[in-house]
Formats: sequence, structure tokens, C-alpha cells
Amino acid sequence: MIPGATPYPAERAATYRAAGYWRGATFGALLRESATRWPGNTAVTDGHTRLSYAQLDAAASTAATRLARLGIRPRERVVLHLPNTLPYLPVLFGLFRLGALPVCALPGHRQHELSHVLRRSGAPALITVERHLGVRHGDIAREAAARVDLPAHPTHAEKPAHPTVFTDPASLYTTPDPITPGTPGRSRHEDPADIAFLQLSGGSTGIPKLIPRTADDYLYSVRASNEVCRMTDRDVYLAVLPVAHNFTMSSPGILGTLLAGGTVVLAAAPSPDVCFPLIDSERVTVTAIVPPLAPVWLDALPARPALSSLRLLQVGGARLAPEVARRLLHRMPGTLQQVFGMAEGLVSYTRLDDTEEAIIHTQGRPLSPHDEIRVVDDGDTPVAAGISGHLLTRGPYTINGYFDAPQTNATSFTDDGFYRTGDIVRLRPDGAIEVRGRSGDIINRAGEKISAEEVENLLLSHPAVHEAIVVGRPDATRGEIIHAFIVPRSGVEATPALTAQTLGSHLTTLGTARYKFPDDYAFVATLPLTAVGKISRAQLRTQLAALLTEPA
Ligand code: J2J
Repeated sequence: MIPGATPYPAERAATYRAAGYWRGATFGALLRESATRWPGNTAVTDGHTRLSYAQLDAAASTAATRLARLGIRPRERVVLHLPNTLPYLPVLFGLFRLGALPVCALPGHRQHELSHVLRRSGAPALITVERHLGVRHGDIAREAAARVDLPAHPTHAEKPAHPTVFTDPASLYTTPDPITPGTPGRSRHEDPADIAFLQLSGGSTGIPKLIPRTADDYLYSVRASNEVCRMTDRDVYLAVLPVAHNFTMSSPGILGTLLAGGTVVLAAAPSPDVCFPLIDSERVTVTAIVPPLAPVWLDALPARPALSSLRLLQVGGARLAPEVARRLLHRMPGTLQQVFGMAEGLVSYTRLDDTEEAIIHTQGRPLSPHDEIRVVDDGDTPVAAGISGHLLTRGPYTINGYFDAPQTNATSFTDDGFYRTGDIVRLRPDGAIEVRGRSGDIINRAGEKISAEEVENLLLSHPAVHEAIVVGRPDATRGEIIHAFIVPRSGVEATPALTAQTLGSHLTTLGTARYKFPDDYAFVATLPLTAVGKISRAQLRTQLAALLTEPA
């Protein structure tokens, strides 16, 4: 196994193989098999350009050859920082075919996040685009790479000192090279039981964690998701959220669609003015959104019958208010499905034939009969039936450890291998999960997971900030927004230097993703302490939340 990954214990691995979950298939082979079965079907389109399965398969092989020629080797990590544009799939599958490990950065990531991800993954290369929707991704990536020193190579003195940045992904598979005929669909380097790629977690500590996934475990979750969502070769899936996100990639997402022989449509932005015309023109049948988009889409629904092709609207990534769920169910065409998932593994779905009550009020049932669920109190003791507690899980597609993070793993996993999700849930007698909140210091802003500690550390790096505490504040449209409490260094209270604007500029200078910027600031002289005068983060947050609800 690639060093840094925690393997599944042998006994559980044997159970999952015996159950037929882990089948020894690879990502490269998945695409080749679909291309053999449905060569002429459209695999992917952005609404303008189309690639058939045969073309996508050939493009992936060309990309693998070119990436190898550029010096990328099997088992090396490569950070993918691509928006929802056509090159994503050929490049992703090119990396799989080469046996290199894609690291799925989000398009919203900036220098701060990308440099962390490059460093943590040890990736010698990053693939992005020069510009997208007015953002200079190329400049951002080059700045991030310049912050990262690659270890000196013992024999290749000419090895670059910093990760290499590629900004023309389409050139990896388009002309002038003729497509290499007869390239095998599966690289001899692709081992289904070893790490195939790395997802990123929102992270409960300052550093985004890397989530190592194998083809065996991931493809099982994709296949099982296809069954739950009844995916066929007639399905057309609209990727509204970033393609790199676990939801869009696997629940059942782009991989489920490609496994079924359907068509992936890439939306450049999640707004109704971009997505609705695509749904109608491409006859989209399935799509997935985060809860804050729901009211925006509902408001934009035209009076005339539209979006009539849609059979399944998935909503997940954050809590969906029952009232919004009810409106979606009654006003949007097709069925509504709640999806509660995590890049670390476990995915829970309401089923297509669930009652209206279950679809509106629950986050469904786990995907696999072998998903093990424990709901426990603060002392790890299981709570009584129907009582809320911390959700722990392990199973055939849930990781056993973050990549190369022994310290984090010691606290994020139990001794017997259960992942501590950080979610507070309640299990109903019918087996459905109700997500009640988070136990950690994670803010869920419009579906983006933000580590409070990470934002606090960024704010603390401003020379005039003495203390910084960041809390999630309930917000009608975005679920939560980021509220920062700042204690300025003594002597600077009176100076106008420390304002929301200066802190915003500071975060920009650091290259922080925009979605992590506090929405609101309070400049205070002190932070409340607990009764015994200790700073307990949990109590601090409760007190701050209480302050927020007091009338001004
Ligand atoms: C409440 N909280 C939710 C939901 C995720 C499918 C769908 C979503 C993700 C995802 C994913 C929630 N209600 N319906 O990977 O495959 C919060 C929980 C969870 C965290 C994971 C998938 N759906 N959440 O959102 O890794 O707190 O994955 O632990 O980004 O999002 O976030 P992430």
C-alpha cells in the first residue's frame, strides 16, 4: 500500500470481498468497459462540445501518455484544481490510467488551501486553468506552488524545486498527437485495493485533511448509489456543484452516470439562469444541489411547465429545512431525495419510494447493509434508542485513517476503527437518520465546511489581532454564516486600522478562499470566560451564541 494510508483490517476486507462489494475493478477499467458497451453515447458535454464514450476513453489514454511524458509517474500525487469544464473527465481518467493519484481540490480554493494541499500530499504537479469566470486560477496556483519546496531528488539534480503548474488541461488530450491506439484501459499500476485518489475534508483542525480512497471501496459506493437512484444509460446528470466534490463525484454523480452509460452535463455555475436552460435543452433527469440553492431555484421556477425531464432532485451537504423540502417536493418535477454524506465515506439516502414524511424529515438510511452505525454520548457509550448522540461509523467504503496524519487519526477514529463523523444524529425506529447538528467547530456555510480554528488562525496572523473566535451564526438562506469576534491588541483599539475591511484585505493577501471570510465582525475588549475562569471553547461558543440572541 502507498505509505501514509491506513488499510482496511484483513478480516473486514475479506467480508466485503465475499459480499461482492469489492470486485477488483479500477477507474481506468470502468471507463473502458462503458466505452465498449456504449461507444456512441454522449459521455460528457458542457452544452456545446460533446465527447462520446469512445472519444472520452481515447482522450483519457492520450492524457495518460502525455502526463507520463511530462514526467508524472505512477503513484505520484497530482492536485486537480479544475472548474466544471470539459477537460475535467479526460484529465481525471488520464491520471487514473497512469496510476497517478488525483488530489481533488475545489475551484474555490486559493493560495492558502492549495499550498497546504500540495505540501500535505507531496504532489510534484498541479493542473488548473489559466482563467475561469474572471478568476486568475493560473496566478493563484503558481503563487501556491512557489510556497512549497519539493524535497531534493537524490539522483535528478534538475528536478524542479517547486511543484509544476499546468494551466492548459485540454492540451493534454487534444491534437496534435494522433491518439495512441491500443492503449490498455487499465494501467498495470492501478491496484484496486490501493489508494487511487485523495479527496479533501473540510477539516476540524487548521489543515485540510487528505482522504485516501481505493477503487474497491469507492466504486462499491458508486455502484450501490446507482441502485438506490435507479441510474440507467438513459439518465442525464447535471453537475451543478463542483465536480471535484464527493457528492458530485460519487453519489451517484459523474462516476455513477459513467458507470451506467448515461450523460454528464457540466454546469459552469449553479444559478438557475445557467442550469434551467441546460436542464431543458439536454433533457436532464438527475441533479444535485445544496440546501441554500433550493429557495433560489424555487423562486426562479417559471410558471409554464419546465424542467419536465427531471426525475430526481438530490439535496445534501447541509441541513435541509423541512419546509423547504416540502416546497421542493410539491413544486419541482420528479422526486426529492435527501443525501447525507461525507468524503470520508458513509452516505445515507432517502429512498425513491420512501413516504413523503420520511423524505421531508429525515436524511435517509445508510447506503450499505454493512454500514455500521453507532450513536454515542460524550463518553463513547451508546445512547438509548431515539436519543441524539455522536455518530460513529465504519463500513465497506469508509476510510480507516486520513492520509499521513497519525495524530489526527488517533482522535478521529476509535480503537476499533469507527470514524468519528462529528455529526450529532438521532436514529429513528425505522432506521432513518435525522442529522441534528455538529459537535465539532465546523461551520457549514451554504454547504461549504469551514474550520473555525483555521479561520481563527488566519485572523490571528494579523499583527493587531490579540484573540479571534469564530462562530457559526444561524442564517435563513445560507444555514450558517461566519461571525468573528476580535479582541484587538492593547493600544490598537482606538486606531482605525483594525476593521472588517483591513481583516478582509489581510485574508486576501494570505490567499484565503473567499467562502471562509467572516460575514460579520464584532470588535470586543474581552471574551467571556467560564465560571472557573478557564477558556472552554464549547462554553465560550454557547455564551457568544447567547450574546447574539440578546436584543441590541
Ligand atoms: C446535514 N448535514 C449534512 C445533510 C452532509 C453526498 C452528500 C453530501 C456530501 C458532503 C457527500 C448533510 N444534512 N444532508 O460527501 O457524498 C454535513 C455533515 C457531514 C459533512 C460532510 C456526499 N450532508 N452534511 O457534504 O465531506 O456534517 O460531504 O459530516 O463535504 O457535511 O461534508 P463533505
